[in-house]
Amino acid sequence: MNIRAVFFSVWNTYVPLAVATFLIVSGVFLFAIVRYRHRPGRSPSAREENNRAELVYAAVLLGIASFLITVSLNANGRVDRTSRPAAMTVDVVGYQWGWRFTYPAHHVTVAPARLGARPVMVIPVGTNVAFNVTSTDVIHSFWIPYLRFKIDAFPHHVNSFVTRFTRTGTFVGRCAEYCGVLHYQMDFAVKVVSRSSYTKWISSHRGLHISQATGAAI
Ligand SMILES: [Cu+2]
Repeated sequence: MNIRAVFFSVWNTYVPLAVATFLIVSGVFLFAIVRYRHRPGRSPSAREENNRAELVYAAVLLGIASFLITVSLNANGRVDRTSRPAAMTVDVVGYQWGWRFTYPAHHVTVAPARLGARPVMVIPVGTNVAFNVTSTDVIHSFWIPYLRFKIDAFPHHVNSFVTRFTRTGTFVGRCAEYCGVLHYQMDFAVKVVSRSSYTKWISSHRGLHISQATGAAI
């Protein structure tokens, strides 16, 4: 399942509605300011409410909100249903302040050697990868902006999702939940490589704890 494509379509649904709402509200606002501005001999309206108009816009708002909730839940459901089974697993652990990535099948762990170093998660292209995300302390959020996707990392709980990267490249990852003063030091990188490069990389690092001092340049 291409998470990026699914959530891009959600984004494409939200944005026109947001733009239309902004234009309608500003338009009505400007119209009221210009049309009903103070003029000599004009007194303010004494009307306090207009139940019919208020009911209509409450109903419209409810309609739009229900539509957007349905679209979002559908996208989540589609991603959850169709992306399994995964060909490989990465265990993701967030902590104050960094991320640790473990490839359980190969006993490989990638972690930053020091605060602010950017650990690089290596992923094969076109492969369904299951991510099991958790935290050792407070709530973090595992965010890969390129995927238009993030998922919370809770202590004592594992959140899972499966996705596939459809092209090679290096993508930035961040923590998207404020988790303390050095929250901004939690960047990581996802390096998507060909399947053969991945196989070479993982087999040459089998059983290793890779402590990264620098990380990939993005
Ligand atoms: Cu965090």
